[in-house]
Amino acid sequence: MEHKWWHGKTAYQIYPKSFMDSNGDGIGDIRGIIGKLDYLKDLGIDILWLSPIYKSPLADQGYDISDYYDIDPRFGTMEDLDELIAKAKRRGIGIVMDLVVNHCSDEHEWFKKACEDPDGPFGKFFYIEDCKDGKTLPTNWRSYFGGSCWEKLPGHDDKVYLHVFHKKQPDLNWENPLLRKEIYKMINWWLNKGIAGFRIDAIINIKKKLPFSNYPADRDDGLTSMDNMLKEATGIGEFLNEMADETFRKYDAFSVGEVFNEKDSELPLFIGQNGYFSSMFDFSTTNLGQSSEGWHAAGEITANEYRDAIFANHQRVDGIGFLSNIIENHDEPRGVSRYIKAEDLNDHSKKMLAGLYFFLPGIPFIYQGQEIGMENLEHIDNMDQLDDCANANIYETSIAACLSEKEALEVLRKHSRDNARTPFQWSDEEYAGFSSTKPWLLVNPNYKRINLKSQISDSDSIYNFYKKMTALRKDPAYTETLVYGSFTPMHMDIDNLACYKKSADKTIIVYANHQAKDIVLPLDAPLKKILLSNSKDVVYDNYEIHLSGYDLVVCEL
Ligand code: TEU
Ligand code: CA
Repeated sequence: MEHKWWHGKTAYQIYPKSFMDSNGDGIGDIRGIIGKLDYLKDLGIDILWLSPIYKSPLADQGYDISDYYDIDPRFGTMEDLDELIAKAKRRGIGIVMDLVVNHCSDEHEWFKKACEDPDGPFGKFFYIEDCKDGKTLPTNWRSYFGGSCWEKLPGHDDKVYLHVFHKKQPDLNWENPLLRKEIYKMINWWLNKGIAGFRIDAIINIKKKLPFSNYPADRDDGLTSMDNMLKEATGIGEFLNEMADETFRKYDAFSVGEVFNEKDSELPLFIGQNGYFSSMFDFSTTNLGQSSEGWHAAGEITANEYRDAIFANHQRVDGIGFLSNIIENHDEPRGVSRYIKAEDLNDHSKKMLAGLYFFLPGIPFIYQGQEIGMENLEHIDNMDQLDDCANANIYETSIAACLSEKEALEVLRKHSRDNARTPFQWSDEEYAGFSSTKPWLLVNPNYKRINLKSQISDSDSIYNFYKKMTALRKDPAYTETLVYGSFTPMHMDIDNLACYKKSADKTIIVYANHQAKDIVLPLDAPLKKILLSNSKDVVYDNYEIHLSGYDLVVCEL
């Protein structure tokens, strides 16, 4: 495989609104990030992905952009961002911006002009359709946040526009070459600033199945999941290839796609050599347990399902390209709360989960707070405590399925995106050291127990475990094996054990005992050295290794 500059890197995702507030307005900002660059450098971070900080009404927390060339004043100024890019660069850290181009905000100039003149040039930047009787909609597709994906066009009772997400996020019409040209111009404007690349939002949605048509309803609301349309929409590759040619490839930029539902045959096109993207996220575990009925019907995830899903996905891309590995992001509940049984959740098991995913082939992404073991909220008493625009739909779908109010709040407690968006817990001071004032979203009440300050100086802390992991990937003795080594799942017949081998010039095995029970395993060859473990006294001889519950061992054979 041709080596690329991003292959051996460790990435970190910042959700700016919740990372660090520098000016005491309760909202995280760019200057807050600048102040933490040394912290991130010390953690071993090379690539920093910022969730959107562009000008936005924040209906979907910045994923609704009203000006692609400006910074929202709540996050700071363009000067602040230039300073962040420059200071990060000096520390060897590349800034990756979020590219949200499936839709913009309804407050974007383009949409305003489209409303003024739907038949004019900007009307063609969107999907605007006639709806003469004000009732018969072009399709029965359900938007991701619930309800129909069609909304009346402001000022025109006989027209509707398409929004696959929130109604304040009108979809951009990628079939229009003039729109595509505007997007590429904007991407290059940012790349010329010296950013390292982009994370590409919701990109699979840019190709619609046309002409518009209905699909069988899959819930009582009479609507149908967007997946049904996406499955039939072909030809997205032409857009993605053109975008890569016009932008990323010219700059050797890093690009990581938020891609769902791709077919096996498309993998080389997406992430192969000269693919549309440098990488795409491994969402194989994100989808686990999900039900088409809604989050209230989601199942528990077993350790075997977790292992089988990620191993299968890595085998699927083996020899083709690099996945980007996560245990959580700003759209997911906290990984430790989702993938570890509540009764077993502690520092030891959290480190196991960390080691399990971190050494997989591909690029590890750490989501802010993951490195200190941040957890989901413990209680939600009422909807007012929460913020996310996706919550109402989760709640209402649960109530419609006959859950009680209390049960519906419990569904949100487990699945709400707000779990990942509570402020970073820097210390045990008021507001967890995130801000000097009450933050925009509640601080997880567990901040006295879980915070960075208490972990920095504790060599056994989760934070220091993450530091050891990033350092091991950078150790020149092991880089070739960890980054480019072949991947072989092992001991697949043993339940609740995730074990894999990486081999190149060295042979490294990762053992992750994903359960409270001990296991004894035979060794293929004598173990040379333990490179990392969450246990101080791993017992082994030339023939076998003993793993206690939730032990993680990375060793050289
Ligand atoms: O998410 C896209 C997406 O398709 C989702 O699967 C997401 O998990 C869903 O919204 C859950 O309800 C991206 C962003 O990551 C997300 O924050 C935005 O809300 C969305 O696009 C729209 O820009
Ligand atoms: Ca602020």
